[in-house]
Amino acid sequence: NFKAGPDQGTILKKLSAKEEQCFKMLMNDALRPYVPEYKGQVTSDDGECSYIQLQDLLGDFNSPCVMDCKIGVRTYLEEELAKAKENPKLRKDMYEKMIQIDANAPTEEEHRLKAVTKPRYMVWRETISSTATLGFRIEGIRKSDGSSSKDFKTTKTREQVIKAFSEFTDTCSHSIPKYIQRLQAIKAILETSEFFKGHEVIGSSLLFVHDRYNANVWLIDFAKSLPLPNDIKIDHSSCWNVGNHEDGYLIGINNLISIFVTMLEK
Ligand code: 4IP
Ligand code: ADP
Ligand code: MN
Repeated sequence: NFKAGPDQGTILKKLSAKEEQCFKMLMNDALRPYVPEYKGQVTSDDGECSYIQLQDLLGDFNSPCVMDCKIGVRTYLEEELAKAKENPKLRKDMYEKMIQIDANAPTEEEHRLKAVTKPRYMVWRETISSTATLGFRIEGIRKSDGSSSKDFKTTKTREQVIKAFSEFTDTCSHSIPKYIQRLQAIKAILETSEFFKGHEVIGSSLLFVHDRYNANVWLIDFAKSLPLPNDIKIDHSSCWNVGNHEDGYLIGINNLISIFVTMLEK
């Protein structure tokens, strides 16, 4: 998915014009120290593919442990919902992913069609994981030995999350207070950020990285962060209803802080 960039300490991500717009704005925003540095566009030698060049967040670590948590109570765009209502595209791949986890999840009709719509799949994923209740979910964890797991699709309760976080921080308990400090700093900056004020932040992640000595957290993945319509303001913590554009981002941040604080007290 990601390639090493042409410059030392950088990576290349497939260009999405919308995500690039976000990074351009973020380079002049209060959030700049909390996102990877954006270093411009790069085109492959054959001119076929375009990329954005980003700071490699693992660059300053030795054998790091990495965790990706997707933030927010909603993981699909309102426009995807509107499209699905107008012209319900049936997704066989999403039906397959669904029955892999729970053969009883699809309705009788979905079983007959052997397909589900994207919002149906995304909402189901939100409710079997901690997204719907805690405002974030674990997407994947990579340990220092290079082994990795994406087996967190049904990690849902606070207790299950604490167990996974405990295994993640395992031999590096120094990282817990560092993660709390950084999350609190992120929360404070979000209150001042013009970018955050003006965008719904969907499908974005926090990347947690630590090694024996250091620990840090950054905001990544703005491919589905969209500028809010002119007449709409959100507070990032109210309930989402169709059309209000709320994302629940701060619900996730607050629960993450509270969970790491609980772990510190244990
Ligand atoms: C995936 O589901 C993720 O939600 C992807 O989000 C999403 O891509 C995929 O939608 C969806 O199938 P699983 O994680 O359960 O496999 P992300 O890229 O943030 O991981 P989008 O395009 O919504 O970002 P499709 O439509 O790309 O398949
Ligand atoms: P996608 O849109 O394909 O989901 P992301 O931006 O979420 O892509 O990145 C996917 C994974 O790549 C992350 O979980 C993380 O492990 C890694 N990654 C993303 N950005 C960086 C970065 N700047 N430095 C290091 N690793 C990164
Ligand atoms: Mn992603």
